Amino acid sequence: MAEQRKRQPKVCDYYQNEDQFSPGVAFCSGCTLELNLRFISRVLGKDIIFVGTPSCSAPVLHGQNVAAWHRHAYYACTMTGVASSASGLTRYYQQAGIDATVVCHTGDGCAQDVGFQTLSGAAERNEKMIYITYDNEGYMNTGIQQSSATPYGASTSTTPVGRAARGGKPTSSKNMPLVMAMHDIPYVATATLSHLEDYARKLVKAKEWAKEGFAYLHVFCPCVVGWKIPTDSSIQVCRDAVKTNYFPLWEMEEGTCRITHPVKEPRPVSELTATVGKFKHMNDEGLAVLQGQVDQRFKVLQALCGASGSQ
Ligand SMILES: Cc1ncc(C[n+]2csc(CCOP(=O)(O)OP(=O)(O)O)c2C)c(N)n1
Ligand code: SF4
Repeated sequence: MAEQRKRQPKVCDYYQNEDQFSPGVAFCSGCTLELNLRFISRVLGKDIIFVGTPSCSAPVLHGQNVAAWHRHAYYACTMTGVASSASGLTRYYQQAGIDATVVCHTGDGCAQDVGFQTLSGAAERNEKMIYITYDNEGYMNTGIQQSSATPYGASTSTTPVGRAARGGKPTSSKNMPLVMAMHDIPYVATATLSHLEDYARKLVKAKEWAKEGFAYLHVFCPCVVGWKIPTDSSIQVCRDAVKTNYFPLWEMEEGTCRITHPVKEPRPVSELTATVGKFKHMNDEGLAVLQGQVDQRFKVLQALCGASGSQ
């Protein structure tokens, strides 16, 4: 009998429960946040408590103005206090002996700017929780303003493209997953929605690590409206971001860094920017700057992986 090959787990093998969200939800058509929330819920299981903030995910998580809802416990928090409030919840559940995982789910504007102080503090205290940043590279809910996650050159309502040499955002984005890795927390990972097996494995690990300490996931989630992309292209944009090393997939577990989806021959970043409206104005000079930043970040990541003995 031919030797049976070991079957790689499929995405659905990771599912713990039925979809906890109602069939219709109040996101824009094609928004990656819908898949992100449904996926987190299915992989992490029923015993999670979401903590969220005013943002594009609020109408669904808060159930504002609409019948669209979910069955998870939910704590609606301020943008400034999400990680500190979540710390209180986590400690309460521990004291009460309740087996539950607190999962913060916020945009990049909250995680990287408005709520960064409490996020950094909770990570430094090594609170036993999961923090998931969905990175749509801006403050989308309030009108597509730049955040510290907005990349160089991107056009937003506060970094517009126009006369007087205004060519989108003049500075680069904050390298948030690395900033979090430098907090010495047990688990940090990047993920995106075109690579769901990779994402599922990381969610499972994050849930395990959250029993010991702070687990941080940074998820690349394109916004169809703010990025000016067709409603059926957001997953392709995720894929292109990985293929160009614009958003490499990696994890750091107890200080050991590993690229979880190595790209043999990375494509130029112009292959990503050509399909995304917010970059379409960029000329060769601007693209060279962006490519330089992508290359430099990847070198730092490779050095970290090399230094910790893993690639
Ligand atoms: C302290 C504070 N500042 C500003 C706001 C206004 N506000 C509500 S939603 C939002 C955008 C949030 O951006 P982000 O966290 O990136 O989530 P997204 O809208 O992209 O989903 C802002 C600035 C607020 N609610 N609280
Ligand atoms: S504005 Fe963007 S992030 Fe917000 S719901 Fe619409 S597509 Fe999603």
